[in-house]
Amino acid sequence: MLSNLKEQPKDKILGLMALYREDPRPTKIDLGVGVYKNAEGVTPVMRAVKAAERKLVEEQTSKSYVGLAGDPAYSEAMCDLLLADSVDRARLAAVATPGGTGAVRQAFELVKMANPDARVFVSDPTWPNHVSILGYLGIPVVKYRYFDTETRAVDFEGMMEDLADVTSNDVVLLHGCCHNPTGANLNLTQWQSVIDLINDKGCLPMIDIAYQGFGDGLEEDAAATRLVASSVPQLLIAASCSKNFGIYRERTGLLIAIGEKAENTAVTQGNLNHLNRQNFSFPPDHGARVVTEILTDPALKADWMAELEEMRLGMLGLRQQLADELQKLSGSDRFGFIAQHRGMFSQIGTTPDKVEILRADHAIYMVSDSRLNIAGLNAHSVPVLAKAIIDAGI
Ligand code: PLP
Ligand code: TYF
Repeated sequence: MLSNLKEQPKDKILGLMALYREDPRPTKIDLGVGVYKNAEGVTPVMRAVKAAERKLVEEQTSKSYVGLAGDPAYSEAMCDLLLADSVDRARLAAVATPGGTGAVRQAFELVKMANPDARVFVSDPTWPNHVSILGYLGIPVVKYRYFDTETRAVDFEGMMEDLADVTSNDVVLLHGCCHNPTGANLNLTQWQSVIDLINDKGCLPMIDIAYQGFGDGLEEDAAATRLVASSVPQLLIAASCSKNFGIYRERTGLLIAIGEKAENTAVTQGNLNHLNRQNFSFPPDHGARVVTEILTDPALKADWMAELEEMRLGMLGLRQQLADELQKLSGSDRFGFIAQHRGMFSQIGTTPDKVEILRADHAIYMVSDSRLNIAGLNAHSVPVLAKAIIDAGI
């Protein structure tokens, strides 16, 4: 039977990781997969995470099962971080999931259970896993214009034109902050227009937020999610702790479903628990417990916030340095968008063959759609990248 299996399409981002590993050139630069790296190229275990893990080793008395939804204290701490007081918690159901990807997957499954006819509108481009998971679940995908490849900013007019086709049967998927892969984001006025459209159409909004604290700050990056939560009757949120806590491999995420009326919350919660049970029973606990320890201990939280802020400012500094360097070499402002983008990524807007020239001739690895991971740079590699970009005729 297994011989019937067909080869599956590879993930181009993960494929790039393997190519990079095999490249013997000592000058190689990895701007591929979205993992934070410090100036030494290391993805560190954050100080507060180490401290929380030490505490768990000393104080945890059992590793017995927790519950289908995970530890309620984790959901509560994460909802405080994401939503603050933007929404009545009685309307909110939540489950811990294996990473943000687990939350995305189960949000889509919940949509399918609630409405088998639903289509999901996704930005063009979006994180490739959105499209592949929707395809796997057989949910129709509709792309809306998002990125203006000329200005490398949001094509807001195009986006709103395309979203005009949304019906009350549909879901609109939005990135809460730090859009992956483009780095271009809506401002709060534009978010308000999207909210008005959502309320006008009666569709279900869904927010994927995987980079809170990587853009303009922890509070600032949550502002759009909070604005939506306070303005719409129903909302799904898929959150990831992989990046902002640096706990990628612990698989720590949260799926939140906000309903119109508190009296429906128990049924929604039951459906979320049911989905966890069908897929894996109990969600991973270690990462979630580390996050809860950090968010509920003022000293640990302050240290986590300080380290996250250092990371964020480091990435912003690299953006500015790269934009300045490119301005110097090109004699134009056409790369100014790099300093305007937020988060780990910028899509610089060139062709796959130019990206391939960067890899083949300069050992610089970025995703073929010309997405680069800013955190893969340091003060020394920025001028190298800038020169390679100009030499490649980008
Ligand atoms: N959503 C987006 C847009 C992402 O970029 C990521 C990537 O890390 C995720 C969700 C989920 O990540 P993870 O499953 O590692 O928590
Ligand atoms: O976009 C990225 O690089 C991150 C990491 O299948 C990632 O979100 C990449 C591919 C993938 C899962 C995570």
